[in-house]
Amino acid sequence: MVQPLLLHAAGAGPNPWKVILLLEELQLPYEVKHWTFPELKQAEFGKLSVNGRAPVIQDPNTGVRLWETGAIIEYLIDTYDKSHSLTYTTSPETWHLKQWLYFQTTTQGPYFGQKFWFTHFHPEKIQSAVDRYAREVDRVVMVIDSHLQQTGGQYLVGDKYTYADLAFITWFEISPRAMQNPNLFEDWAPKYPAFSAWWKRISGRPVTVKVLQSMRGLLTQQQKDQALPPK
Ligand SMILES: N[C@@H](CCC(=O)N[C@@H](CS)C(=O)NCC(=O)O)C(=O)O
Repeated sequence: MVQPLLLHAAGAGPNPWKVILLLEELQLPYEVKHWTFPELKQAEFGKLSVNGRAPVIQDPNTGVRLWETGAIIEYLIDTYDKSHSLTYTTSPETWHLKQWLYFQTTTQGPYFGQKFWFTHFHPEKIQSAVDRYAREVDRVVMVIDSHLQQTGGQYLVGDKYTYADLAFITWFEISPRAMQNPNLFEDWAPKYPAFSAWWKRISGRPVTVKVLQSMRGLLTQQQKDQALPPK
């Protein structure tokens, strides 16, 4: 019997929700503790992660405590996806999964995050930074679209939904806010048709729909509480 894992999250911040998506897909029991952004920098949270950022997971079944979503995703897959439902055991697929996970954590997450920051929170308006990160957001979409066009596949790796696809979802979910364009996905569709079909496929999964609904609910609440930017 698996004991509930504890996930430390920070409101609607997209990184912890990547882990929630995976916990839900793997049907693992878990509890979520939400911290405010200022609390992440205080001593109590510092004992969980010296990095002062969410998520962190604590797994009472193994005693493992871990931060950084890439490492957490690899840990959960390795420890709990015994039937390999969201992964592969063959080469080169295992390496391609890692390739996309690294691309997500080093490129999509940071660039989308910086676009969000320079658009909504940076104290000065620096148009060249806003424009640079907007181009990078677009480039990430172009990379995914080109890959899917080249392979003709429905998913990033092989012929099934994997943790590689899953890892991109929550940052795409907040991209209309980052890009200040509620019709962003509609605008991307003619330019990036393979991406668009992939996004519809992965965002329409019942688990994704359920998790994104909760994430949106929290985001709306946060907007009211903390005057976050509207969609
Ligand atoms: N590379 C980290 C990024 C974690 C991260 O930036 N999390 C955000 C929440 S989505 C955070 O904690 N932000 C707090 C801050 O920037 O001070 C990961 O993938 O886990």
